[in-house]
Amino acid sequence: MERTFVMIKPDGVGRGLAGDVISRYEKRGLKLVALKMQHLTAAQAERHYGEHKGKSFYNELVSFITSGPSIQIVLEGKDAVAQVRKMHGATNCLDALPGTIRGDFGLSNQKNLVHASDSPETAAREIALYFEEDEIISYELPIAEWLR
Ligand code: FUP
Repeated sequence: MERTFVMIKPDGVGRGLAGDVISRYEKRGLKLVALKMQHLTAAQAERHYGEHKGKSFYNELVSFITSGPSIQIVLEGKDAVAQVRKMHGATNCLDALPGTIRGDFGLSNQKNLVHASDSPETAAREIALYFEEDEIISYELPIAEWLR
């Protein structure tokens, strides 16, 4: 099964939306296989957002993502990378359709509640930034039969 990396950003945690967000993944049939809460350091944020270094919004992005605790999650499921991106909606919450996490809960471009990997290769890189392989749990959901 495909894996993707998700982060509930400090605004999602700070607004008390973490449970709602995690619940959506579970209800969709995605399997939680790793989860932790961390207050990211600047060094972690810079590793995560290295591709944006030099852009106008980079410094604000690093300061936002390190402004409070965030939740790091690995999800597993069929086509997980693309499906979670769809569930999150457009990067700018103002463009995100109702029914998506950003379209239902957000109004901001930068404070957009959640992050998700944009390809399986990115997912592998991002998972390795936050988790050791032995922190990712292998188990069967009793409902797996209905999600094939
Ligand atoms: P996404 O792939 O949806 O996480 O979005 P990007 O990698 O393009 O951007 C990463 C983060 O930078 C976004 F979550 C929000 C922030 N951002 C801005 O603040 N301003 C911009 O113009 C673009 C992105």
